[in-house]
Amino acid sequence: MRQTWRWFGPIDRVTVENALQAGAEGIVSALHHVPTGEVWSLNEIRKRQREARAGGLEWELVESIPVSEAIKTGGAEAVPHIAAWKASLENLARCGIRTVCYNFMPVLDWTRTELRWKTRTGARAMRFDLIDFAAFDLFILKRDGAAATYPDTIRAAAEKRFPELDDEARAALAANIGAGLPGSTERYSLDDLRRLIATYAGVDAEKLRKRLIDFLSEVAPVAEHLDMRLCCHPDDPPWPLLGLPRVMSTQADYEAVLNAVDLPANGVTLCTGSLGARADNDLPGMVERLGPRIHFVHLRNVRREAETVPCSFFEDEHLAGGTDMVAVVVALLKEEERRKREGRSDCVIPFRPDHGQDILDDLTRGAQPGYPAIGRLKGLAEIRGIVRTLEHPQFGM
Ligand code: DNO
Repeated sequence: MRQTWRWFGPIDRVTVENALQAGAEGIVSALHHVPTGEVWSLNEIRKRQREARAGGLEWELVESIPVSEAIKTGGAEAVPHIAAWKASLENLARCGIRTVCYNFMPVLDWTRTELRWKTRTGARAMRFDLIDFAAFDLFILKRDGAAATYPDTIRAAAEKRFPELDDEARAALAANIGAGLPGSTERYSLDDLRRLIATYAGVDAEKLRKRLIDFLSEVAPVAEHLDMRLCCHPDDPPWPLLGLPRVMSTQADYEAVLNAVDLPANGVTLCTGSLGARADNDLPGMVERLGPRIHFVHLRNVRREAETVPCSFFEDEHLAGGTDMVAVVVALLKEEERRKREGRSDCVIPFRPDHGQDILDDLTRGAQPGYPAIGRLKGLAEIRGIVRTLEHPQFGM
């Protein structure tokens, strides 16, 4: 397994040099400054490659080329945006970068209600509180039809919670949800959110899935031809939000899309943290069953606070939480072995320690939420320990 590390570019307070010291072997990055729908030029790609190289590591994977809302809703700009996506793939291939992660979540990328929730150790973790989220939807965003999206118990709890939130807490909630977490492409005001949600009127899960399949039918053959791999990141959290459909939340969701565009280039970013927020996702089993098409892995762990879908959860330490990380790594190593036997060139699967709690000096460094230096270093070191042990001849896989 190849140990990679997400780096947000020169603005990131965790440097490439830091990643190298943490033991990372390669960098995951994106041109976050290029507006969605525009081509990533050779110049900009090469510049980021030089910036990474100056710190001692190569830029090996893209996370993410954003997929515009027009592509997801079938808006007027879908055609030029898909053409730009393909052109970006061509430019990346010319620079030797061949794996591209993306997601297909409407409007919001990953979503949390709290960014610095205090854990029992005094560390700070990210958390999704379903009641706060419902309070935001019902009483801050005041979305039409919001009430029908929540079970009675959650609605009642949100009604009680909302008056308890002071102005600061309400503003923080709106910012955390709408103003975008690292990697999200846009920052939305409440009015922006309302306007964007309206563009999804009539787009249900089936329509969204069809758009994803149409999109992949265009871009996956291009990727295949360029000897590239595309890998769709799961929905985070893996259920519909704000009345918007989400279609990459379960194994069945992935299978539908992988089968519809049945090319090796059409693959999966297996994120144990996102998928692990649903008790009905069996992560080691998903690694086994989706294995041949897994091109990238995010390893992290969430602690669900209920077994229902949806539920509240927080980001636990990498080896804590509800997912059996050792079993996931065993399944990944088996998949690597299987690929070796098949003679595949991609028999080393890249992963990154995804997110991390803020611990020790992270608490004052002010890095991107979810992307601290030491919290991730700890996660990476723990996972590396599992891999080394399992690969050791004495324990023999
Ligand atoms: C959060 C990330 C997501 C992810 C995108 C992939 O930490 O995992 O922002 O990068 O959803 O397109």
